Amino acid sequence: MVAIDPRYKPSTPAPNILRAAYMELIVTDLQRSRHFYVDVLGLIVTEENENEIYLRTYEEYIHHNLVLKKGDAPAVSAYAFRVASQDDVYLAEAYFKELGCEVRRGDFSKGVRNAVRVVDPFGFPYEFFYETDHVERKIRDYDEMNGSSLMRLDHFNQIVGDVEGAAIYMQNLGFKVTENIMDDEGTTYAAWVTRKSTVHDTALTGGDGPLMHHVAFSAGEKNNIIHLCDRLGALRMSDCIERGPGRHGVSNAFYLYLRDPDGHRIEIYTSDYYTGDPDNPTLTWDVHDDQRRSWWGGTSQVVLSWYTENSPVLDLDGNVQPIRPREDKGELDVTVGADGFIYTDKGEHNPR
Ligand code: 4SX
Ligand code: FE2
Ligand code: CA
Repeated sequence: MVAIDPRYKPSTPAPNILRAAYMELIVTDLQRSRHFYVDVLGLIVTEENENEIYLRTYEEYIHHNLVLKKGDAPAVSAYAFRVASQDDVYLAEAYFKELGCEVRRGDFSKGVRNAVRVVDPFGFPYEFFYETDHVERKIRDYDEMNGSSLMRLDHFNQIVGDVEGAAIYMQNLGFKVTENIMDDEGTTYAAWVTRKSTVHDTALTGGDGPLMHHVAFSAGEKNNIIHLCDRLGALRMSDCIERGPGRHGVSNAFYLYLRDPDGHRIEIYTSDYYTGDPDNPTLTWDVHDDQRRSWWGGTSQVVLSWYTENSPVLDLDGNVQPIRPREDKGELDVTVGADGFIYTDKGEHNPR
């Protein structure tokens, strides 16, 4: 593999990235995944054939927010970002070429044209696109919603060995760091970076990578997430709930993590906050603050699988990316067990 310096700032201007727009997941049994995403989670089918299903949320007007593709082993083949114009797609192409990354232009999915796919400096298959079919925005079709329906794609989360380097690379690309988790020695354990005016379009989580941690969809409000838990219970599917429901420390959002039939992690997320001003402050959490990932503690604490089980990502030929080990300490090295099993901070957050 060619070593690429992720901290290098290309002289090519960064493309104007609007938002995280869709993820492409490889699933092993398309009909089993269709049941999970369409019948249970209530995503809308834009288009489908025997090999692929294109899904979207109720607020969306572009062709899709999730592609399920049939394959031999679970993996992720694209993290796709929408850019502001077709010229920005060409800027992305030049920008990643200058970084030394592999770059391809083409039509990679239905409903999206003239896109660019790259293998980014951390090994992730990133796509940048502008041209896409407009489809019906079903935001007012309450008669078709199920009480826990998903409104938007909110963000991605990716595992990288070098969070600091990845945050610099993403800032060069025009992202702002809204929150991060650090220690007194300056190690960064995770960082949340954004282009749209919320807490993140993607999160950089420290660990052996590249791996996909999760893709998050927004619900309208927290009652929709609680209803989804009730629904999963009634469907006798409670074992697909991995973590939550709860309140994040980082982002202040209300959340639930599910595992799909292939083990891909899906987050349902709602009610984070506005970050759109240029001087929006970065909030740094101490890695020893046990409320950073679970504001309530108790039964919403992080479970070990949430840190250790992730999905492989593919290169542009469909091969699994090799894993590069994390060099810095990880959160599991400095906290006990997973999280919240013990309070490890210096007392400032925990008067008892
Ligand atoms: O676990 S954290 O509370 O740090 C967290 C995880 C915050 C926001 C997220 O979207 C997330 O996945
Ligand atoms: Fe998330
Ligand atoms: Ca404490």
